[in-house]
Amino acid sequence: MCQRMMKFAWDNYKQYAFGKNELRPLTKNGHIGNMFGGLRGATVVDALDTLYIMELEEEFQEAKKWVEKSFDLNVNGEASLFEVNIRYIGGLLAAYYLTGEEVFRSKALELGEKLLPAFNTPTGIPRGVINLGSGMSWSWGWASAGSSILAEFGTLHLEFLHLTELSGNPVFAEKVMNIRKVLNRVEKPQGLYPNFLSPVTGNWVQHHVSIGGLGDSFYEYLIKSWLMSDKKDSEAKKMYDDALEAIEKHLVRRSAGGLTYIAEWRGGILDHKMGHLACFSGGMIALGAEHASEERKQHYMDLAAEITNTCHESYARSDTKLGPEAFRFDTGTEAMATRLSERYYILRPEVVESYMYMWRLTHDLKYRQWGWEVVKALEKHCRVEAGFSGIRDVYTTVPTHDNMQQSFFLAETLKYLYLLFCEDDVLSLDDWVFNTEAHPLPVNHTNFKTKASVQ
Ligand code: DMJ
Repeated sequence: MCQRMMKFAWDNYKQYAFGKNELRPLTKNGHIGNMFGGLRGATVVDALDTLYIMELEEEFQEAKKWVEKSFDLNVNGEASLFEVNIRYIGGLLAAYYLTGEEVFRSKALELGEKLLPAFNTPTGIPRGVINLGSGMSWSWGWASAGSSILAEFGTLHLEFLHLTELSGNPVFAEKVMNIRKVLNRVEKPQGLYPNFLSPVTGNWVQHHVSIGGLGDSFYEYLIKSWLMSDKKDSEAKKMYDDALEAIEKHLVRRSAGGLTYIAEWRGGILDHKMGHLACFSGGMIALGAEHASEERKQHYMDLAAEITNTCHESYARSDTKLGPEAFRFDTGTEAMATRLSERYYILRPEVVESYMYMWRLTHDLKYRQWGWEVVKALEKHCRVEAGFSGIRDVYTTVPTHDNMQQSFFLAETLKYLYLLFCEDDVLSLDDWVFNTEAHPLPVNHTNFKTKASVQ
């Protein structure tokens, strides 16, 4: 089923938007947007490994051919360092490791080089935006006082270590190890990591802490750095353990109705809200639980299950059985959006991502049942004539579509659903870590071989 959904999403993208960044499935055309600095084909690169894993051979060849013939890196425009890294570099690296095809390796390295000028700051903390042509970089206009964002500069580690491994050039690893050094040096309020840091002074700019947007994948990359190093990077593990302990103490709360959630923290005051993005944390905590101390193992597995259950409730309490962008636990509300502006669903993966990890780590059948509910809801409410679309309000069964098939729907949502229903040895968690866009990167058991070269 997930394979059929993937083929449908891909075929329509190919027919109406091939080479553009995303498909607009209602108007049947392509969308370019301004996140990728003039790069094109975000959906192609994001979809490569999913097509390959699902054995959609013909479609994978179409995508590969586009990368070989039409993927132009000589572009000039403002790109998000984070998005280019997680989608393009992550996608190319995974495609390389799965297939051994040189074109993916060389494009990943070429693109990686283009990101390096963003690190030319007094602290080495990169700025969020870079012109891929000129190398000029700056901070997001909306980020307070020229700051860099934790989830952005903290979500480079996995990919950059692989760039060094594949090129023999230490510069990529040096850049991300320096980020870690700055983070270790700066004082953490109550052991927490705020979301905004100055790339000039290396100090926090304001005290907003979140395991959802702006913070999320920083935490994910700590535990995954440790796993990817074959459990040798003990510094990353310690940072993860300490951060999780602080998060649990200061942010994790239980609602009157018994739902465990992770609130946001603004200078000590809690905002009792959980974003859809924060729902990846059930999977992350489960992944880490296995490797926690004996007395914490079960505790963290329980916490992961409770958070995943809360995220499932946010889906179950909507009319479409899809979850809102953010849900709250205040004024008598539990796990539902209270603001009109938070009722949308843009095909995000985080909830099924947690189902996939919880399934693999517990084999409790309810996670497959919950995943199946999502498949049915996607088919019913998001499938349109020419692809899949996000919806503007999950609380009405005659939803309005947003006319966008996000590239992460093919990279993540459909991949995690597929993995939820197949055997554990398909991309085994012992051998692969998924980057934050669900692109699998190999664990460094001895050194990073491609799957193709091992066979
Ligand atoms: C994806 O691009 C990644 O999962 C990222 O870490 C967060 N946002 C989207 C999907 O929601």
